Amino acid sequence: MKKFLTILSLLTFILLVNQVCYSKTIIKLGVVTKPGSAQNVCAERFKDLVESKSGGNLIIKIYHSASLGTETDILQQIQMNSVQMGIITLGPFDVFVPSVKVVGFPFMFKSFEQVDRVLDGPLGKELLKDLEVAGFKGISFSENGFRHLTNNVRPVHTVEDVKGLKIRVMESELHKELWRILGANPTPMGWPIYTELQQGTIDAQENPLWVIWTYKMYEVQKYLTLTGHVYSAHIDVANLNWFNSLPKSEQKLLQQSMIEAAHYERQWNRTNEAGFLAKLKKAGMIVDEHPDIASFKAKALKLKDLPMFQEKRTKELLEKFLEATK
Ligand code: EAX
Repeated sequence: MKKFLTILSLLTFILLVNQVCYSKTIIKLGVVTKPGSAQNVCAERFKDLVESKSGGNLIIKIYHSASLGTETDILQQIQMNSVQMGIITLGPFDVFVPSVKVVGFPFMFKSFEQVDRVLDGPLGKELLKDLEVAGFKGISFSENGFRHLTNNVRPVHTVEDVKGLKIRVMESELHKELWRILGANPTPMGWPIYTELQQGTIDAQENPLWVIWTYKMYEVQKYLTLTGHVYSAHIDVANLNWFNSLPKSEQKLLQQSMIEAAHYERQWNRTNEAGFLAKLKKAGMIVDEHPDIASFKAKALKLKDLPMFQEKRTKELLEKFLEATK
């Protein structure tokens, strides 16, 4: 009898362990960038928070370094639910959901304080809601940062100097039109782009300082101009149907953890910006810290008249964002 009981309790134990294992949910999360990048800082923080708060029942598996393709590719995989979540630069979203491009409207945000106030407020929420038509659950905004121009042809001080530069832009409607209107010759491409810069198929690119440092752009780009032309957010998303199918408690846990990770990562970017600039100078980049922004603005603001900003929802949302960032 004793033996029988021991075997019985052993079986029960095995069954229990099995159940615990089966109730583990593995969540695939995609970022295009490599470790040390802003998206990865956010993703790793999110993973730590979720796994510790869920007692290991939710497992976040991070796919990074373009292992899933470009950011556009990752967004498509999230739509198909072969990947459940992503931390993706806002730029490429505008092909899926036109109205999101308003966040990247040039020279709109004046400071990080303003960014936080607007994106963490009702307007940010409204915009995240717009993503649902494309099957995305918009959870929060983390950040890439303010974007700056680099090139290998000449120092750029005024917008006239941009003329004819072959510039790589994100796979984004807004970014392509912006650089066309500024006088450059834009080519949309996914990330990364080091080889194209090295081989000279493109002369220029634009990105926040951490990117220019982390991806060693200083090896293949001589000139840096602190244009700060676009505030580049990431949108932290999930597949909408998958997210809604989770128990409410898990939805809440994922949501709160992502918001916390996003805030942590925004601070990371802001704290390190000055350090990245110093390193880029040390690495030999020729930096124009005070370009003629007015000349850039004068052309960039004409974007507003283009057809893409006449679309009803986009137009309405842009008005609200412009008002909130005056
Ligand atoms: O996040 O494609 C881009 O220019 C992005 O800013 C880049 O992936 C870094």
